[in-house]
Amino acid sequence: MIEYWNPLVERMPVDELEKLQEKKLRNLVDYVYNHSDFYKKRFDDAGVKPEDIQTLDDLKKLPFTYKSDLRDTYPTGMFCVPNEQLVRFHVSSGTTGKPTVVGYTRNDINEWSTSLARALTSIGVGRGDVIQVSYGYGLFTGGLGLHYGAEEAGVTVLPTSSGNTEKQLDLMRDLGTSVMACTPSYFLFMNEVANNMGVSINDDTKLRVGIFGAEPWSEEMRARIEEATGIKAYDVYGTSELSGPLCTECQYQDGIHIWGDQFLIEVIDPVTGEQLGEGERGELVITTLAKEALPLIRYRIGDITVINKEPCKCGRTHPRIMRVLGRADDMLIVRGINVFPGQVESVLMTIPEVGEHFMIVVDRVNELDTMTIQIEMTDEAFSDKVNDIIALEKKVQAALKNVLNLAVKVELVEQGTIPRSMGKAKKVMDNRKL
Ligand code: DLL
Repeated sequence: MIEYWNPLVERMPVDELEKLQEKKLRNLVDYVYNHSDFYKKRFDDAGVKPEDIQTLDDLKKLPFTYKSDLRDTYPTGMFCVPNEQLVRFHVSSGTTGKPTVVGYTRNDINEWSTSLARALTSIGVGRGDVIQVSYGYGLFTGGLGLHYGAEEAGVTVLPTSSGNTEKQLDLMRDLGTSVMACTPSYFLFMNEVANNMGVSINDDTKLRVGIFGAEPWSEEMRARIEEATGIKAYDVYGTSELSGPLCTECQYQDGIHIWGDQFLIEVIDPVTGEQLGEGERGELVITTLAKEALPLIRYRIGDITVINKEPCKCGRTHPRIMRVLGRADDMLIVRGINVFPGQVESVLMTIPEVGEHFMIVVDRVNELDTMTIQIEMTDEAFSDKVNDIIALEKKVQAALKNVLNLAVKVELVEQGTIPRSMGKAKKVMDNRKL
């Protein structure tokens, strides 16, 4: 039986949902124009007045907002409520430049928890489950986001945060964790540590569901994780600017349901800014319909994906986004060819001898870009015969060439050489000074 958190909303007929979105959009535009000097100026500069926005089709008249706007107005210059109405801040660690600050009213936290309560229900997680939240707690949104969402859904939360992996595994067994929430990279590491402790996640724990995201991962990686640990692995998506982790796939594992009463999604051509049609791959742009403290209008997240509006087998009518390839700026350009690290992962994970950990190293030698993929072999495939190693290197090289159309160097490295991650993994080392 398919369960819903709020069937009236989740199964709302599409025309009703669109009417609701239109109404919310009109209110939103009015709200930001009158509550934020930033938006008033942005709209005035673009020559748009709130009354110009009546239908969903008018959305494209609105100017975009960017991560740089959040940085330029650091810390709270884009907020639409005075600070005393905030109940929480989260801060994203800017790897370059200033961090970005997101503020939440009580209602923003409630909406965020509702998104996740719906998502958890859609993957069959609810009362009676124990969720181990091993996303980082603190300024990062992963830990507290899932924590509140799970409590809302009546799930028992084990707030381990990330790190201290052996203890995590002890608690998993002692307290009967049935759901694990962490990055896919951390789960791989956890499984490795479990194996070293002589613990089988499949046989010795009650774990049955994983909620993995915060970084790109591939269908092929999902297959490996499910096969190795016997759990169902679901994709969860969100960004700190939109609140944090928000939406997941449903039990059919066919795209992430984005709650249409809370968000409007578009996919655009990253260069021209033109809206693309359903099914076309481009940059995700999101407008928040229910946020009070920091609503975002046509926010250029930068993630590359495809929108799917087909009705889902689960009966939910809200649009889906298909696997997120990463941000446009995660894309490497090597000798003029575009490569997403996720594509490399997809290829590697189809080769049984290749383990789950890899690193892409890009260099520039004599004005020429080179790409080297460092990989670890699986235990079963491990060999000290030079011929076997050379054969595997060639096999991987050919598979990558076939998909990427790029000649790469493959380097087999010893088990444990590639750094393991307890949060978002770093899978690329770009040594070029671009
Ligand atoms: O990573 C929020 C989050 C926490 C999502 C826990 C899921 C689980 P940020 O640190 O702001 O927020 O990073 C957001 O991470 O724009 C994507 O590029 C990437 N990302 C997040 N989820 C996925 C996913 C959190 N499922 C950025 N697949 C986003 C691919 C993802 N990329």
